[in-house]
Amino acid sequence: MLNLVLFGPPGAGKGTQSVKLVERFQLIHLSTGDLLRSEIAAGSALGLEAKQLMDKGILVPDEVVIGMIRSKLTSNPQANGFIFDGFPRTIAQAEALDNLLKELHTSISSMLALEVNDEELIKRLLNRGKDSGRSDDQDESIIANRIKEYNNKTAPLANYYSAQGKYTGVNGIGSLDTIFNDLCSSIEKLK
Ligand code: B4P
Repeated sequence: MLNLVLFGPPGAGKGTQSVKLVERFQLIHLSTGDLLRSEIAAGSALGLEAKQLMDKGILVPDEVVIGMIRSKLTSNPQANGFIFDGFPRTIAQAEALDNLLKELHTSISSMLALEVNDEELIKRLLNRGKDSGRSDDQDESIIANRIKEYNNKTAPLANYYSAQGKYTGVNGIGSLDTIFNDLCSSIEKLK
C-alpha cells in the first residue's frame, strides 16, 4: 500500500494537491478538515463542538479526529493506499495513526511536506476567504492563531517522521503543476 502524509502549514496547498495526487495514484483522500466541515454542515453534535474551535483557529481534540480516521480506514479495506491531508497534526495523532496502520498490516510510506513562508500563507488564506465562505479564512487574527497552533503542535511532526527516515520536503511556492510534478517525482522514488 502507498500511504502518504501530505504535510504543511495552513494554506500550504495540502487540499489542492491531494485532489490531483488521488487521481494520479488511485488513492483514498482522507482530509480531517473536510470531514469536520461535513459534520458542521450536517449540524451534528461533533460538528457544533468542532466549529467553535475551528472558528478560533484552534485544533479539534485528538480523540475526535482519531475516531473519524479510524472509521474511514476500517471501512476501506480494499484501498490501494491513502493520502492523509491535514492529519496527523499532533504527536498523539501520529502515534495513533501508526498503531491503526499496524493493525491493518501496513504503515506510512512517506511524509511529503509542502514548504511555504508565513507571508504567502496569509495571502492565500485571506484570498480564499473572499469567496469560499470559510469563517476561519476571513480574519487575519484567526489565521495567525492557526499558524501559531501549527508551529507549536504540528511542526514537531517533521522530526517524528525524519526519525523514521520518512520526511521529504517539497517547495510549496510556484505553479500548481510544478509543485504537483515535484510531489509525483518524490512518490515515484518510493515505489
Ligand atoms: P484544514 O481543512 O486542514 O485546512 P488548511 O490547513 O487551511 O489547509 P487546506 O488544505 O484547506 O488549504 P490549501 O493549503 O490546499 O483545517 C482547518 C481546521 O480544521 C484547522 O484549523 C483545525 O481547527 C481543524 N482540523 C483539521 N484537521 C485537524 C486535525 N487533524 N486535528 C485537529 N484539528 C484539525 O489551500 C489554501 C489556499 O491556497 C487555497 O485557496 C488554494 O487555492 C491556494 N493555493 C494552493 N496552492 C497554491 C499555490 N501553489 N499558489 C497559490 N495559491 C495556492
